Amino acid sequence: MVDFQELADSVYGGKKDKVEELVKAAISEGHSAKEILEQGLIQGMNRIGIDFKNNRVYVPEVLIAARAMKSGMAILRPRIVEEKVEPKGRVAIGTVKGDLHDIGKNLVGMMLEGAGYEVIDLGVDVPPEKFIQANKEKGVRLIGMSSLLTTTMLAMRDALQAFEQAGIRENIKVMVGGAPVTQKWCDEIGADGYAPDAASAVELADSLIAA
Ligand code: B1M
Repeated sequence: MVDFQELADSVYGGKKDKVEELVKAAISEGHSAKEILEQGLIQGMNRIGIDFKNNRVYVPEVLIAARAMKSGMAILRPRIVEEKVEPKGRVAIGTVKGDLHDIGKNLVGMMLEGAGYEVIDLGVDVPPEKFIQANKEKGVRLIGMSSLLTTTMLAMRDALQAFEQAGIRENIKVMVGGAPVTQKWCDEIGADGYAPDAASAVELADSLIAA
C-alpha cells in the first residue's frame, strides 16, 4: 500500500526516483489522479513553500523539490487528462518587458503548479500583448507579472494600462512580485495583489480567484 505521507516527504526531499516509483505504485493500486495529487504531490510542495517562506529552506531545495514534483506529474498527466481533473485555476505568468530575470518567476510558477494551478509560463521580456493574448485566446483570468529591476517595474504599469485599453482589465486579476516590487507599488499602479515570495504568491492567487 502506498503511503501518501511518504510520497509528500519524497517531494519535499527532492527524491525524484522515489516520487516516480510511488506515483507509479499508487496508479497501479487504483488510486485516482486527484488523490495522488492532493494527498501526495501537492502536500509536499505546500510544505516546502511554507518552509521557504520561513527561511527554513532555500532556493536550491525548492528547485529540487519542484523537479521531483514535476517528474511525478509527468507520470500522472495522462491520468489527469483521462479523469478530467480540473485545475484550481489557470494563471499566465511572465517577467515583464525589458527584464530577463526568471529564477524567482520560475519558482512562483512551480509553486503555483504544485498547488494545483495550470500555469502558462510566458517566459521573460514579456510585452503586454502576450498577457492579453493569454486572456483572449486561453481564457486566463489570473495574470502574474514579475520584475527584478527598478527600471522594468514601470513596465508593470504600462501593462496594466494596456489591459485597460484592450478592454480586459475587468475580466482579470493581476498579481505582481519581484525583489524591488512592494505593496505600495502594487497599490500605486492598481494591480490586484502583491506577494513577497513564492509561497505567498500561492496564498494570493487563492484569494484572488476566490474573490
Ligand atoms: Co541581475 N540584477 N541584472 N542578473 N540579478 C539584480 C536584480 C540586482 C539587484 C543586482 C545588483 O545590482 N545588486 C540589479 C538590479 C538593480 C535594480 O534595478 N535596483 C541587477 C542588474 C542591474 C542587472 C543587469 C542590468 C546587469 C547588467 O547587465 N548591467 C542585467 C539586466 C538584464 C535584464 O534583465 N535586462 C542583469 C542580469 C542578470 C543575469 C542575467 C546575470 C542574472 C539573471 C539570471 C536569470 O534570472 N535567469 C542576474 C541575477 C541572477 C541577479 C541577482 C543576483 C539574483 C536574482 C535572483 O534570481 N534572485 C540579483 C541580485 C539579488 O537579488 N540579490 C540581480 C533569487 C530569486 C529567487 O529571487 O527573483 O526576488 P527573486 O524572486 C522571489 C521574490 O521576489 C518573489 O518570489 C521569488 C521567490 O521567493 N517573486 C514574486 C518574484 N517574482 C514574483 C512574482 C509574483 C510574486 C512573487 O507574482 C506574479
